[in-house]
Amino acid sequence: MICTLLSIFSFFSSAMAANRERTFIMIKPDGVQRGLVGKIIKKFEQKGFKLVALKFMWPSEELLQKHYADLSSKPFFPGLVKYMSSGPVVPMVWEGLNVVKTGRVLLGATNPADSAPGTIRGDLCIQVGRNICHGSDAVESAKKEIDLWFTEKEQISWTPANESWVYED
Ligand code: DAT
Ligand code: MG
Repeated sequence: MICTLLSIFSFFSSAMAANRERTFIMIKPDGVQRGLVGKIIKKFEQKGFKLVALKFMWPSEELLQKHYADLSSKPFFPGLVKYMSSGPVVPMVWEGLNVVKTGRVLLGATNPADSAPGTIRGDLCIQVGRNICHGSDAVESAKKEIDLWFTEKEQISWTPANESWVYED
């Protein structure tokens, strides 16, 4: 009996933990300048993901060098840091089941020339160097990026009123 209860409990707690995966999404300076902030946020909201943190800020080159450290040897790195620090951005944390992978699907392929219609990049931009949004590529990198851009206090744990209409468990 106790074993059954424990296994039911562990099933529900692991399902709940999966629903609490987090990713780092950022609207880049071109997305802000082109007035696409609302449109991009709406895609994540309408899908059913939960907004956990959001701010509006002008990022320093130093912060962007850390954010894109993995790409520092690429020939486009200096241009990437210059573009990303050229104006304000909207960094965000979104939460939900498979949000890292699905978030990338919502954004579309890195190069908008390859992004499917219906995706954010597929519908709203043309060139890889002006692809309007960022999304973490793995759960581990999402954790690092969230910690780089947000303090613990800036991440809000809350329960949306519609949660039981988005998830069955
Ligand atoms: P993603 O943003 O889809 O995770 P990435 O991490 O490989 O892609 O690259 C980060 C950003 O760098 C990308 O959004 C746009 C820019 N970038 C990537 N490849 C590029 C290229 N070949 N020329 C110019 N910019 C590039
Ligand atoms: Mg990337």
